[in-house]
Amino acid sequence: PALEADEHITTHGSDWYFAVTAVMTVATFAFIGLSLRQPRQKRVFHYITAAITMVASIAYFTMGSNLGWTAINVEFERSDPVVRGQDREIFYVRYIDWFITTPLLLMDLLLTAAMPWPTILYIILVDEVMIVTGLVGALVYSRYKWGYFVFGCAALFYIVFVLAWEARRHANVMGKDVGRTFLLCGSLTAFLWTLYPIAWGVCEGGNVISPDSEAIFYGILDLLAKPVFGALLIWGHRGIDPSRLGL
Ligand code: RET
Repeated sequence: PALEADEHITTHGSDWYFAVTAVMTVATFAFIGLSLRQPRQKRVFHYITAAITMVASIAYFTMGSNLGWTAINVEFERSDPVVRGQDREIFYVRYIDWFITTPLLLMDLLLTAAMPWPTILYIILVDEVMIVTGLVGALVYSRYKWGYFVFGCAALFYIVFVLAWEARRHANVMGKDVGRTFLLCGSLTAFLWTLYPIAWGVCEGGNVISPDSEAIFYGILDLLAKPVFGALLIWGHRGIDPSRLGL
């Protein structure tokens, strides 16, 4: 039993994971429902945002069902033989979710700012580097995991820089309402996204907090970064015709 407990395999996380699943599902239907009140050519942000919460609801359903994880030895370097044997429950399904949804979140923002397509593609590529380095780092046994973490942080730094400078200024040129919507949703994103590496550092990276606490930490971040962000973005677009943004 001691060893099983050491694996931190959660028995109480499911209710919370299913609660987040429910919120993501309701948000998906709400965003689709709101889209129906618009003509098709004005639905692009509804569709992108609904896709984000839809993917998240499937990922959360997976974690609520106690699937999508693998046991990883996170204390490989410890000299204490008891601690050295410790595995941690690592939810790789988070990274499958993020690999799909973080580019969509960036598209929501960068299309709002009417950034050129080559720039959008480039930022998405940097974003994919960030997610994949985070996944590889989470699965690696040794302290080399922190090398991957540093690469991921560098990628995030560049993304935040583009959001805070280039895209913000571009959005302001597109009009006052566009600038205001971008400032709100872009600031929320820049702030929330920098908390993800902190969560990773104390969960997958350093094994400082338990997987049950991890569920709460990432869960609150995901609720703010997806449904709350999405609602604010769609609200911000209420008076903006996508054709003004070249869409
Ligand atoms: C990792 C670890 C490697 C370093 C960095 C990370 C950043 C992850 C981010 C994730 C954002 C996820 C979102 C999900 C949507 O709900 C991969 C944790 C920098 C920024 C917004």
